[in-house]
Amino acid sequence: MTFRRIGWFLLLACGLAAVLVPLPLRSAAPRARTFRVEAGQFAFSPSRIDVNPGDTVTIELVSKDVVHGLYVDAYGASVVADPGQTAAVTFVADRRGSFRFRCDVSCGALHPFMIGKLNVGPDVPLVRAIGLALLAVAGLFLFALPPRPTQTVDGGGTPAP
Ligand SMILES: [Cu+2]
Repeated sequence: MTFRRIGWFLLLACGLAAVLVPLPLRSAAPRARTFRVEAGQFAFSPSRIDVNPGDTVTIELVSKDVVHGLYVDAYGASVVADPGQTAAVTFVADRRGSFRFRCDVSCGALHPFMIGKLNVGPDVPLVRAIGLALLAVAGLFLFALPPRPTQTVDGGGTPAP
């Protein structure tokens, strides 16, 4: 009984900590970084870019087929590449978080799905989610175990001969 209560309490405390405690994740010093992103109907490659806060980011957009654009939400950075050509845009990633970038030139039927992701800084929600998942597993092991057999007091004694 007590064992389970302590277990629940510990799990709850760790769960709250995993969600609420600020993570001391440090980012590397800002630097200049260049990414070559290929655009084709209807995807970017790579579709995910990870940078550190303060980085000076240059995206070289290469179009493999028709005219494509790349627009980074929240930064307002935009570039358009003609077929077979490369065009570049540079911006300072001074906002932390996860942002979408999208094609902003109508390039065909699936154009609205031509999106990618820019992550600035450590992926804190992901780290927290991993922490919670580990706690859930710990909880499973802790509470899925069969309860210990309860000890009974043997008050009956042995029958008299
Ligand atoms: Cu497009």
